[in-house]
Amino acid sequence: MNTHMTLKTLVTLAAAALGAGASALVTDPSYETQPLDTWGNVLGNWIPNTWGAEQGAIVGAMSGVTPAQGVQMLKLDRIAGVSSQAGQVIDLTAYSALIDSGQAVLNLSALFNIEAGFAGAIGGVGVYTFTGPNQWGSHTDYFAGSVTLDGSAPSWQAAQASKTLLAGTRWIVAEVYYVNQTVPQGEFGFVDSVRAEVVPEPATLLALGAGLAAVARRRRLRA
Ligand SMILES: [Ca+2]
Ligand SMILES: [Ca+2]
Repeated sequence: MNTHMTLKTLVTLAAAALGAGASALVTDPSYETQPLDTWGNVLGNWIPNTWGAEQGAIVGAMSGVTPAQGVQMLKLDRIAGVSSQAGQVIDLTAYSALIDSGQAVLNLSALFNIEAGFAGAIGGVGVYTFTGPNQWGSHTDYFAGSVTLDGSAPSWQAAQASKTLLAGTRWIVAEVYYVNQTVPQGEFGFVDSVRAEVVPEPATLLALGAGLAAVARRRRLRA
């Protein structure tokens, strides 16, 4: 095998893998630039890259809570039902090759906070996966992670979810939520600094690194 071509191929693969990890997928991740749309509109009409909430608002500092990042944050109201959700539709077709190799991990995280004294409120992030656009109601996978909040207004706490994407995944809905029964009646919780990324599984990076090291070693021996 031609060593130069092997190295070039490995470098290309490594660059693609690292590039995937470097890309943040959430638009307006800290609620600073967009108006808030509705959950029903964003999912029903499959509008990408736009925050939609069941019931809430984008607000500045309030109730003793200061945004974790920038000057605004998302407020999710306690409503009827299990959870009060907001979400964003995200296109992953640029990652098709990595996803279909079965080695693409989707990481989603966000920061949560609530007014002082309301310890025990539960916030979380969730990922719905789809094989194409406009498939709300028929997701192929769902994974989530939550955090139980303390009673301190200055502290923001992270929730995160992470899982290898099923081959064939092309779209996701990135969700942030509060468990309604854990939020006092008439109250609300805050969200800021949402991050979603597709990264290669660590094993993939290790294999690429080992390949590069082997090629470099061969080149040194021939020099
Ligand atoms: Ca913000
Ligand atoms: Ca707190």
